[in-house]
Amino acid sequence: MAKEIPTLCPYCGVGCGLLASTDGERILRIRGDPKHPANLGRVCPKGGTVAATVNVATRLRHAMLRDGFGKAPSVVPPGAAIRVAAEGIDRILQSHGPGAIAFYLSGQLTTEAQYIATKFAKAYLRTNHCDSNSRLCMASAGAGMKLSLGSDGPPTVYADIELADAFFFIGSNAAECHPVTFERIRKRIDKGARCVVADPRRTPTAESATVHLPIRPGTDLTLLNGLMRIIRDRGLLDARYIEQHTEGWEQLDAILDDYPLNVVAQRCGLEEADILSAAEIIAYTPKLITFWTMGINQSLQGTFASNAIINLHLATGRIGKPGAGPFSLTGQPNAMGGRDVGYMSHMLPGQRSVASEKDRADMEAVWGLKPGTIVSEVGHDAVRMFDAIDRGEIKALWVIGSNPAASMPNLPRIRSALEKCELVIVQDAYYPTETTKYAHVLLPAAVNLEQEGTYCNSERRVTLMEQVVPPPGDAKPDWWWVREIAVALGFRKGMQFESSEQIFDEFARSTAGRPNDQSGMHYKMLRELGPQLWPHPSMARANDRRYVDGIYPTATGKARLWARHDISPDEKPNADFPMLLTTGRVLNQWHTRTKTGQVEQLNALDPAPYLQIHPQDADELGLSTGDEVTISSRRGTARAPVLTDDTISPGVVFMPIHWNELWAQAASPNEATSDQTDPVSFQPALKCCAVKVAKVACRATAGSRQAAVTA
Ligand SMILES: Nc1nc2c(c(=O)[nH]1)N[C@H]1C(S)=C(S)[C@@H](COP(=O)(O)OP(=O)(O)OC[C@H]3O[C@@H](n4cnc5c(=O)[nH]c(N)nc54)[C@H](O)[C@@H]3O)O[C@H]1N2
Ligand SMILES: Nc1nc2c(c(=O)[nH]1)N[C@H]1C(S)=C(S)[C@@H](COP(=O)(O)OP(=O)(O)OC[C@H]3O[C@@H](n4cnc5c(=O)[nH]c(N)nc54)[C@H](O)[C@@H]3O)O[C@H]1N2
Ligand code: SF4
Ligand SMILES: [Mo]
Repeated sequence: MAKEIPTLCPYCGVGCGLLASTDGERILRIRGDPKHPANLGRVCPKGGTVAATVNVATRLRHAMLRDGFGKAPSVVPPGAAIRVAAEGIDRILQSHGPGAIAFYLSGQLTTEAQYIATKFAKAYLRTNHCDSNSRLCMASAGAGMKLSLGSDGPPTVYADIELADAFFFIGSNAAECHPVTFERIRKRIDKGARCVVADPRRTPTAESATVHLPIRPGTDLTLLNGLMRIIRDRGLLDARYIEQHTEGWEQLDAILDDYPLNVVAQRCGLEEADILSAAEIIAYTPKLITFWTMGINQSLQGTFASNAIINLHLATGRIGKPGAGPFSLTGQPNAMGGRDVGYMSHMLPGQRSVASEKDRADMEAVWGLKPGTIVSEVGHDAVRMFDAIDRGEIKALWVIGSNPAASMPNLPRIRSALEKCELVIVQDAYYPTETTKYAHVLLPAAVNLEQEGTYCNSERRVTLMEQVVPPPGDAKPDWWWVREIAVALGFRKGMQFESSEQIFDEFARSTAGRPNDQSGMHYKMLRELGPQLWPHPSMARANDRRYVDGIYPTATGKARLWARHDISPDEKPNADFPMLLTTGRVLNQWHTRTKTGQVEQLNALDPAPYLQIHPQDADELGLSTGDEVTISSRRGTARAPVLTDDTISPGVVFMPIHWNELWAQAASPNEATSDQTDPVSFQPALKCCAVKVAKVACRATAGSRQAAVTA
């Protein structure tokens, strides 16, 4: 009799619970877990087909070593790979110091793997150059929430959706990127809830909207300030909430005069009437949820725009109440867990900061380290980390669960850095990826269905997933490889964890008394009681929704209204680069396709890359659907077949991020994207760069992934 084992979908931040039946060796069937609060049994096409990604020919089953860039790798026993990795790190540590070592982690790892890697880097190797792909994803939202509310993580829960009367999506295409959550929202819309979507494309999300604002990329802060001004001018502020629970209104009030309707409409490329229709909904509905994701975060003003979203809720008292609040949707399944363990270069576990002397001392006490062990300088963020590799300052890079040679902006520079790096360790579950080509050491990872561990989803809910099947070949859980290499380097005390459970217990303790307190959680209770929301202190049951009492974890207990001017426009088009390129996702593919690329049903639905362009622009360039074009920026050139389509604004082109070098040469939009970053969050502006689109004279045949892999 096949057993059904509770686990989680490894894809998006919705965090759908799955039940997997197995004969002990293979996965027989997967279905949505009817009891999981995130999905109540539902799944999207990606989650429903995840079993087809596990036992595939492209799994990395054995460790491999490579002598240098361009050479063929050879399979070795795990012990040999561990020895070479440890010796390499030790050599670089002895000759160049800890600042020459860097880690690049991922929001797709378990909390336990993220925690042990962060601890190894920051407490034992003593390098803060430990960052993650959350830098490309959640950094601006995280920084925005911390600045406005005193703590990262949204105030809201999914159950607020059923209580809300209006939804505002800004820079989020949840219908394709958080589909199960969006299904819940669509049901509310069907019952009369209203919806505004601000997106330069008429996406499937926008198709469900009462009002669609086809905003010019990079101008969201202007729109948000304009909406705040309308709220003020119509007397819709909650003066009592502002007075009792916030600071900074005077400064915010003072800048709003600069955002009259006509100026906002002109800068954002919108009709005044459309902004007013949107304001009718956004300003007048007490139970409003505002969702935001990459259209906001991946911009030079991502942090400021996140502050401006939160302003709309604070100034109207629509936060900490049923059906109301700002709701940053998490991208990856465990990016919230990663932020909780402090896997970015400026963070420490428990939402602590590297820059704070007290926070460092706290963590030194938790970790049993000598005072002063944790280095006080904030480490490099992802973009600057690769810059430092390119300059030769960082000589060892350990990548766990990300594919930066496809997903980082300005790829020509990333390739140049990776080619020079003295020691590249890549720990991945699949082979090849765009990044494995640069690895000296390749470590095979178990996927989530092959291990136990926890993930924390968009609504701050921690779920324990159980191991469903054994990992193939020599593949091991990510935490295991980190422990082995740490121990091989001589770091036994504090690193010799025997199980993921032991790691979780230490992590949970480290959050005691912090805003993201999870010290009341342990595996046994997660097994018995099911998934749990944080904050979850050990002695108390907290409210599911945060900030119900209007008290915020800031020095004064008040939230902060930030006056954020629209100061630094994203890269502007000019005569040489007249169009704006934006980038993003499609429903049936996941990032660099190491998983979804293996699933026939998904490839049949979203088969190939494209450049979406308005028919008017296509006409001017003499293009029609199917023509091959180059998309060039100041940095590099991508290629794709054209798709003419009037759901995109004129002057803007869109390219999905899923098809990269293994598909065809120059297939990635990141050949062209900019690595300029938000000044606060250091998140790159992946959503907006100036490009020139030109027809390729002789039509190239797009290669298939399989052809590229076997070549
Ligand atoms: N199917 C699928 N789902 C996923 C993923 C996946 O790969 N595939 N990845 C997951 C991850 S890690 C993430 S981060 C999320 C991302 O989730 P989303 O952020 O919803 O997805 P994106 O497609 O990156 O971007 C959202 C929208 O931003 C719009 N946009 C571009 N520029 C601007 C702008 O300047 N302003 C505004 N307002 N909008 C703009 C784009 O047109 C796009 O429709 O999805 C998660 N879910
Ligand atoms: N232009 C542009 N670029 C973007 C974005 C955009 O919108 N536009 N979005 C950015 C965002 S939001 C994100 S999140 C990033 C995503 O970028 P990446 O993190 O590079 O994308 P993935 O393809 O998810 O890479 C995950 C890697 O981990 C491997 N893997 C899967 N499961 C496991 C596991 O359990 N253990 C280990 N060790 N490895 C595993 C996969 O095979 C894959 O190689 O892309 C960013 N880049
Ligand atoms: S909505 Fe997200 S978490 Fe749920 S099944 Fe789909 S990809 Fe997985
Ligand atoms: Mo992401």
